[in-house]
Amino acid sequence: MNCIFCKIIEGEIPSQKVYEDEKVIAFNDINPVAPYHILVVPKKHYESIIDINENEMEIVSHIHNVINKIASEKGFDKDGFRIINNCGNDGGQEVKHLHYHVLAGKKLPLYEA
Ligand code: DGP
Repeated sequence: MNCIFCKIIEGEIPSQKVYEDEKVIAFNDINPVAPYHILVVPKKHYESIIDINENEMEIVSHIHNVINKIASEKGFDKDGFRIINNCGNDGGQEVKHLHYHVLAGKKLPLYEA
């Protein structure tokens, strides 16, 4: 499969890894828009959140646990952060492998719809 995040997961493309376990990997975004811009990605390939059925939703709570862990480790749990999940073309999703953006390290501007 020609998926850039699968290649990162397999180690075929290098990344700046910040966290890894058996289900999830997290690494720095190549085009950061904040001092911290981390992508949290399930190792199993799902195209987007809409492809996760009810029985598999626990991966989403695992991802949120991982985000909390990273926030505490990096210290941005205190001042706060933003989690973004882009879904599909209208949602602005460029990489079609489910991922959550975690932005932190500055006061983020309100975004436009
Ligand atoms: P989205 O628009 O939500 O699909 O965001 C995809 C993000 O993935 C975007 O912010 C840039 C990032 N990205 C794309 N290719 C690579 C890559 O090869 N390495 C890393 N670290 N990030 C990438």
